Amino acid sequence: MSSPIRTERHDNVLVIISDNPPVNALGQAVRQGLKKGIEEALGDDEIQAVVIRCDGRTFFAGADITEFGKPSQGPNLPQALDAMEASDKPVVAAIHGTALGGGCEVALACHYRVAVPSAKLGLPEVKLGLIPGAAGTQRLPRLVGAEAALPLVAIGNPIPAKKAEAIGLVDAIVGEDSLEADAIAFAKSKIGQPVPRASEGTANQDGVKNPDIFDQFRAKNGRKMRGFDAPNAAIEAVKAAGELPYAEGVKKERELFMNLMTGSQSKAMRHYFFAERAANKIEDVAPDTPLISINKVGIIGAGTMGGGIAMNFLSAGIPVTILEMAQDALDRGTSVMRKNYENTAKRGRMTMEQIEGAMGILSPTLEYGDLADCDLVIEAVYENMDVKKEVFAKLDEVVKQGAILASNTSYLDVNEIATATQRPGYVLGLHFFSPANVMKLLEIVRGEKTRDDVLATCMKLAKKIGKVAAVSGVCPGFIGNRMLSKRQEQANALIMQGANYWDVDDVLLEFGFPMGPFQMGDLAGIDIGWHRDPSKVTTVREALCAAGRFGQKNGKGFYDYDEARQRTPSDEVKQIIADFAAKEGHEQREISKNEIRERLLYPMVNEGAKILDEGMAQRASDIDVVWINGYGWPLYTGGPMHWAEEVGLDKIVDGLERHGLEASEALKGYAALEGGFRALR
Ligand code: 3H9
Repeated sequence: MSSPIRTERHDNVLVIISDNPPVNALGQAVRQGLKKGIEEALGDDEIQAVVIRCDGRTFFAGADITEFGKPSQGPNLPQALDAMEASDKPVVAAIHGTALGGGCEVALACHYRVAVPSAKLGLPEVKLGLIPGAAGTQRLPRLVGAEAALPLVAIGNPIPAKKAEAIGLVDAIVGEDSLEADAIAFAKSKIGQPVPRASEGTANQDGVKNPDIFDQFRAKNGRKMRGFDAPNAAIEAVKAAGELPYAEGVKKERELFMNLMTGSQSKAMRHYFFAERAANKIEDVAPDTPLISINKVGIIGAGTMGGGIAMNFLSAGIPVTILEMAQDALDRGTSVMRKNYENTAKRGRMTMEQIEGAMGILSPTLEYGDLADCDLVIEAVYENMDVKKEVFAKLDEVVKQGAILASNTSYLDVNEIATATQRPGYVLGLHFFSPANVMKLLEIVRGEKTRDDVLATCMKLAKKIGKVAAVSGVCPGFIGNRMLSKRQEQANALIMQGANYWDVDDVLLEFGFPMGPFQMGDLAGIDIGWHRDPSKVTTVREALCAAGRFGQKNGKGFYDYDEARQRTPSDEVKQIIADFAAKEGHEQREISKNEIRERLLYPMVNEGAKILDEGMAQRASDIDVVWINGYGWPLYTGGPMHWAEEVGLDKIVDGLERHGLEASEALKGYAALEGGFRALR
């Protein structure tokens, strides 16, 4: 097999070029080639400088993740990079696309880094449950300082070239279209000068002089890092970069890296990395299916959901026409959108110019006719089949042929909705999650008649508006809410049988969810859908509403809330629940946290198995994608299906039966198969 690395001579400069599509991952052959390239440069007296660059869409995007967990074949990346840095001839990294992870570490081992303006650099290993393992945690702080290194290593978001230049990670920004020539010229200008080596830098001393920066960083990012092992290891490694000599720091990094690599979190997060990419692929839709152009989107309903959905498109530069029934609702909706944008701007994540740009392509209307030339219309009205069908019949009349008609329903039958139109092939569900401008997930609901190009277009569009998409078949609640209903059933049963409702919430918090079901009820509002008759009480929620407890909005729901929205369990609610349980004849008993956990989570896995078995999800990992992005399932457990496999499917079956819950034939079937959920789908 020919090497993905080739070299070209330009006078006295050797250009080492990687061509390893799609992202120039640093697999064995690339590492080998890089090492050989450096050896070629060192062994040739005519060569005075080296440039390293990549063909294709990006500079090295990191180690080859598919090689992780397999026996490694030399040279390893640290060895290849040490050889590079040791050179006395200047080595220049010429960066375009994304220099990520091991790719950024290649750049750090070079003596200089030049980048095109559109390039990004970063160390996203932490998102794979890892830290950089090729001396990135040791070279970077020595080059840019511990304070600047911390977010890069412990949060993992890449930074644009300009910012990288500002912190000293990039030496020069070069022409977008003249990277190679500019890098060669830059390299030539450094010939004869002593080479600067990041491993010998001293910027890391900022963390020694002011060790508070580490605790301050932890305090500032505590919420983001909660439950994850890697960010703490990253902070430890950056701290070590200031405290230890380079070689010892590298040893420390290796130790931390290997611990993480062999742990369950990184395994789960690597699973998720590939799950997210697999979810993009629809098994029976050809990847080259021609797409429908989406240049204008219509939204029906300017409430919380409709407004949030509209913002996604506006932010991506796609004009939106938003329709309401009455002028005041329309005005309210658009002003909420503006306010949301302004809040983003206050946090420094948007400029006023960008807000005006987004709001400038929004057209509010009261006329259905104004939706005629939209390429996609998304309905976000009241969850009622008759109302939805009426809307779709109307849309079918007014919207041009060939346009996609989507429902944002969270549980209704999309096939039935499609019957209200003469174009069921163009109908599908686009289920956004609230708040729709923030939540990552988009469940794409494929109707029986949904055309391939309609599906493929929406999949692509999801990426454009920054969503993570997963396809679901038509079933009540689709993938996410169908599983959620099983958890809620158990949560309700548990508190009837004697579990404290705050224990139910706390079990989920401890597992890694951002909140439990009763906190969630308080946040959303307990009175949503309430009939407003305090004398009619058939559920605990109705009893709470009757007692004037509507949730966070009026300071009391399941919990009492103080001004800082801190929750305290309420004696009144405990009594309401106890009275209700007595009225219903439930026997009360002590319920352990372990039982609570199993009863909340195992039935979800059971339902997931049925969803998979029925073909409502294409693959188990799609279910993980849905739950991680839509419902806060902790990423470091890999999602419900990956987590279940780690627990053991047979243990889940046993657990369900132990708690008197039925394990489905589907789950039992998967439990009996070698390969579990992955065996069939
Ligand atoms: C690391 O570097 C550890 C070192 O510190 C330690 C060493 C000792 N490996 O995302 P896309 C595949 S850890 C293997 O759809 P985009 C991906 O699966 C690594 N494969 O494209 C997909 O395959 P398929 C640190 C990889 O344009 C295809 O490439 N680096 C890798 O939307 C296209 O990917 C990272 O964490 C890889 N490293 O985004 C960066 N990367 O077509 C991870 C991608 O079969 N990568 N693939 O589904 C990314 O963030 C994005 O892929 C990137 C491009 C931004 C580069």
